[in-house]
This record gives sequence, structure tokens and C-alpha cells, in this order.
Amino acid sequence: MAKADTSSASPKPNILWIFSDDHSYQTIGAYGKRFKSLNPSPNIDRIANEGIRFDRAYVANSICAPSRATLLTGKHSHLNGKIDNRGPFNHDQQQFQKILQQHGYQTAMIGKIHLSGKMQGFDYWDVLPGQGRYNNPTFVSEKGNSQSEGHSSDVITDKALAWLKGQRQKNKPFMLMVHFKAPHRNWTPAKRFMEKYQDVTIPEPENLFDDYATRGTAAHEQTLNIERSMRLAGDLKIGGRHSKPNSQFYSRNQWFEKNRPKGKELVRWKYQTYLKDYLRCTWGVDENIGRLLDALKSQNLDDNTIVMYSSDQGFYMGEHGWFDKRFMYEESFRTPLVARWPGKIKPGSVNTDLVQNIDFAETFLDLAGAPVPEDMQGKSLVPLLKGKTPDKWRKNLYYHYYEFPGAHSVRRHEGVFDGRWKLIRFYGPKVPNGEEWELYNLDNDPSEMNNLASNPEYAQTIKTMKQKLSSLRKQYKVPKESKEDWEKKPQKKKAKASQ
Ligand code: SGN
Ligand code: CA
Repeated sequence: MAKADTSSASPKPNILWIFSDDHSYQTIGAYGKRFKSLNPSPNIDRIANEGIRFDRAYVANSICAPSRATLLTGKHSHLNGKIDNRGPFNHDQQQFQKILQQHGYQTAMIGKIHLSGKMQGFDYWDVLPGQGRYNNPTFVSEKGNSQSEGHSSDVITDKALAWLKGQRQKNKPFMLMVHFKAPHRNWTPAKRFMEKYQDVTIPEPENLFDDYATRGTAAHEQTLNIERSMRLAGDLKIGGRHSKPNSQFYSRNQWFEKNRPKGKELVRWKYQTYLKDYLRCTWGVDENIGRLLDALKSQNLDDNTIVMYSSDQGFYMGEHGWFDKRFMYEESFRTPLVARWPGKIKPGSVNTDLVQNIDFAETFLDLAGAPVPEDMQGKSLVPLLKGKTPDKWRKNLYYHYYEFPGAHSVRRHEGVFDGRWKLIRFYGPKVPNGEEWELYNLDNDPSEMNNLASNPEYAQTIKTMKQKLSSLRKQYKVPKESKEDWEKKPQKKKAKASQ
């Protein structure tokens, strides 16, 4: 283990780690993207404005349960064993909260974790089973199951506030994780937000009707396309119980019945409807973050608490015609990350270093002055929070997505990103000849529309990027792939339980 820092005499900070499910950076006002004028996230923006915004925060595997396993272990999926949403998570392995607990922290986890089985290293845990439900969710804790009335974002916050007020031990620093289920599919907002955005036209991305002309098999054959794969009933709440007058989606149903859009007009309507439900969900998350920030203040905790906000990965807001995540393209590879820590982080800071979710566990340990196990693979972000990036900070990120065959049919792929060039290698079953490469220059093609991999002008760049990929594989101890692994049948039974 690396040595713990005992040089500082100041009291250990409390850590409030707020996390949500599938929250795209594009829909956070502080990121200044196309939704900014809608002012979609005033409280998250407050964290960023009073603290720091990371503009190059990425995940290692853009899918839920693996991302959470990486958060807890500080390791890439191949080392913590949770490569997709299906198989079990080994709770017995080392996790940052266990070390925090041994170093005097009171630890708590409330909300979605998506790792079935008993949580370890938390003094208190109350989590949604699997995906959890939007309304009147069931929770699992040490004491068994319980049910709460209300929308999950409100209920999770109520539980966190009750813990802060009633269960926090005042003689110890705390690390509290508040993990929202929203805005995961099927994007069900609390009823009170249905009027919001009603009369607004949500800006479309330029590539809503992307034809994937320069891209390979994976982009052509996915099933996360709004036009083809977004369901009228399940996702957009048309028909069935939603068409009854007591449904919060009744007026939408009346409109749809009358107007019956078709072709491109239908895609545009789906996009608007999806985005409005999504933004109403993120509004609910944001409002509840405001309640958490207010509670810290009223309990005089805000000065010595670092508040961090992130999501398990990004999400497509119609870019490339898509919803969902999984691909190494920017919208799902990137994730939001903002933090506020009065007196330590300079307000209005912006960081553009390459950071990844393998860094979170190490960051929490560093904040607590606790030792970081040698086999954790990330680096503490504490120096970056304070505006002092170490000279030898990483220059390349490694990414690996495994869940194929699986939901949304995104081929297996791995890749490297150096802040400008992104090289992706799709491989395995249903990839022609077992391997396909894509190369993007993010400097002049930020939307990744022009795959340069077969352009001879870039042969040298490809060679260099392949070398980087192979040295990252070595650095992170990525095992050699075996064809048998790809051909293993998906574990259907477990898939049902945890998806
Ligand atoms: C469900 C969703 C998918 C989603 C996965 C994984 N379908 O299967 O759209 O990609 O979860 O999401 S749904 O019809 O059940 O909503 S993850 O965030 O848990 O990785
Ligand atoms: Ca997710």
C-alpha cells in the first residue's frame, strides 16, 4: 500500500458523493452545450461554479454495473471481474469504502448500486434491487426489504437527509453515497414536472439522421437508434394505461392519437418526447441535489464537506440518432464530473486533464488520508481539484466494452484516446473477419462522423495509436482475449436478476 498522508493536521473532510444513472454531460448547464439556454441543472451548476468542472472525465466501460464496480474497486472491469451487467460482483474484494471504514470514517450508501448481493464496507446501506423502480421503489438493506412511497429521486434524497440528521455520528467524518436511479430508461419523471418544457422545442443534434456512412459494422447494426429501437409504448408512454385520463401522459396520448406523425416527423416527435421526459427526470435529480446542499448548509457541514457529482456514464441525446450508451464515442464514453470543496477548490475552476472512473476510489482514499492499495489502477484527483496537476499525469485512456451479444447489440470493443486521436478496435462475434478499426480526430471532428481508419494518410497515426493501445493493455494487465470467452453463452438467468 502507498503511504497514508498524515502531514495535514486539518480535520478530515466529509465526502458527499452524488451519482446518477445515465446522466449526459450535454444536459448539464455548466457544460455549456446545446441545452444550456433551458437552464436544465441549476444546482449541479452551483457545485461547478463554486468549485470545479472536469471537461475530460471518462469511464472505462460505458455501462451501469461495471461502472459501479470500477467506482468501488478503482480497477478496470477485467480486474474487478464485473465486465458486464450480467455476472455476479465479488463483494469480498478490496473496495475503497472498506478502507475508509478502517480509517475512522462512517460510510453509507443509499440508492442504485446495481450489484446484487450484500454490500460490504458500509455502516449503513439501503439500495434499490437491480435497476430499481421509479415509483414506490423497494429497497434492500441489512434488515431485508422495505418499500417507500413516492418518486425514487425524492425517496432516495429523503433517506439521505434522514441519515444525515438521525444516524450520522458527530464524532466521525462521513462518506455518504447518494445514487439516483433517474434518468435511466424509461425516463419516468415525477408527475409534478410534466408541465415543464411543455411548450419548448428542444434543440436537435446535427447528426440526428446520421447514416453511419464512414463507420463500420457496429454503428450500422446497433439497436439503440431512436427511429428503429425506441418503443412507443414502453419508452414514450403511448397507449395502454397511459392513454387513460388519470395518467400523467394523457395529453401526450391525445395529441398522438390525433396527429399520428410518420417518417422523419415521427423521429422528431420521438426525440422531443424522449428528451422532455429525460430532462424532467434530470430536473428532479437536480432539485433533490439542491435539498442535499441546503441540508449541509443548515447543519453547518458545508465548509468541511467535499461534494462531488458524477454519473455511471454518459448517454446519447439523439446524437448519431441514438439513445443509450455503451460505445466509446464521446457522448457515452464521457461522464459529467463536478466538485465543490470550500477553501480547497478555487471557485470556477475548469480541469481538462484526462481523468477516468478508475480514479474515484483513490481520490476518496486520498481525501481521507488513507492508504491506496498498490493494485488500484487509477490516480487520486485531489491534486487536480486543488489546481496542481502532477507533471506525469496520464496522456492516454484505455476503454473496453464487453456486453455482446446483449441489449442494444453493441459489438465488443476496446480503444485508446489521447485527447485528440481516438482509435477503436471492434472485435469478436458478428464483426467481419473478427476485427474492425476506427480512427477519429476529435480536434476537427468532435462528433466523430469521419472514420479515418482506412485512409492511407493516417497510417502513421494508426501505427502510433496501436502502440499506445498495446502499452496500455500491458500497463493495466488486460488478459489476452480468447475466442472461447466471446462464444460463451450469455448467462441469461443472472441477466434477468440484475438487469
Ligand atoms: C435495460 C434497458 C436498456 C439498458 C439496460 C442497461 N432496457 O435493459 O435500455 O441499456 O437496462 O442499463 S429497459 O427496456 O429495461 O429499460 S444500465 O444503466 O443498467 O446499464
Ligand atoms: Ca447507467
